[in-house]
Amino acid sequence: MPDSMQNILDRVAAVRNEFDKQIQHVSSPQEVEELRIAFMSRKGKVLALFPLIGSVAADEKPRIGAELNALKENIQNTLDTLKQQLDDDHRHDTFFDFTLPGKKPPRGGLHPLLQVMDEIKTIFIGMGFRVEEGMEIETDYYNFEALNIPPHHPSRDMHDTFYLGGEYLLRTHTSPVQIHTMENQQPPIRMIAPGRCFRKDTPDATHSPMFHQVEGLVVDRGVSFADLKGIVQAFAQKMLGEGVRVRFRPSFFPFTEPSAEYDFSCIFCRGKGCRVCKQTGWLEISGAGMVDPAVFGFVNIDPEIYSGYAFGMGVERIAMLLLGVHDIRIFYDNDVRFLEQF
Ligand code: 2NL
Repeated sequence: MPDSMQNILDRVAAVRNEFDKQIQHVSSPQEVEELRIAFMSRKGKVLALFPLIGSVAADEKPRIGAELNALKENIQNTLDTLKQQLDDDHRHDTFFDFTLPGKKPPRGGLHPLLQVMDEIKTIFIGMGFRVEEGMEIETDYYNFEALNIPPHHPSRDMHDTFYLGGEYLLRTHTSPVQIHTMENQQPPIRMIAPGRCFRKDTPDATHSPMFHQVEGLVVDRGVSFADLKGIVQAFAQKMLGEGVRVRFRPSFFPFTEPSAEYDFSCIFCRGKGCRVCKQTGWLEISGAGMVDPAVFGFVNIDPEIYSGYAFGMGVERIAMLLLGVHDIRIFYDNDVRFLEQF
């Protein structure tokens, strides 16, 4: 016996009224949830109406179905809206657990090259050296002439040096800092000059048009090549370990006489021969020597009274050996996946 259409519509209206009445008293997200369970759950008042579709005549089923779906959708929307509103209101006074571990913000740090440079500086400061800094833009005089580098020396070529126009250029080494220091200070001078240098090199695994150097200079009465060897040896042992040995090979630089290139015994095989040192047992580091009297002539230091030694080293070269980096270019890519390893 089919239920009367009106009877069912009345029951739908009754559930709607009851919901509308109850929702007036809801004031927290938990109460919204209780109301949702009472009306919308599998055993709730709304779903309980759906079997009534079966009790009306076939031609009345679509009307009742539509009526019930509208009720269900309407209640759901009302609950969703109210829940959203109450969640926003309650967010500020919900319980916060202060004992939870903190969220760590990503931490910055010094670039690996600067870390290595700082280590080099610290070692020399500990041996009584002062750190002097100069300019990256220099003149031909300070970068070449005062260093006794002849006018047609290959390093003065347009293809090797960044000329800026006029007499200006990007320094190709930090030696100009030493020239300025010798102009402005009287011996004894005991200094290092760390900083950026620029050469027109095509980038590859071991060359970069911008790189870092630390040069050292000591000028005093009675300074000898033996003092140079002692300082370089002490630096090598402090930087790379007590067991490191140093050797000097004769060389030539326009600004030192005599000149030498110096090597450190290989830190990977301890001098036995391996791939890094190409089976020689030695790592080539850089050059050094006794300041040429001609250089003293440019800065008015009397070579009859004073003598001095100077040395240079490439920061990238040392950093690559220490950190196991095999391509100089990744120092300058600024890829955090590389940088955050140090
Ligand atoms: C290298 C290593 C070197 C110097 C730099 C220097 C500076 C003054 C006077 C004398 Cl002001 N020398 N610096 C000396 C020897 C080597 O750098 O291999 N350079 C081509």
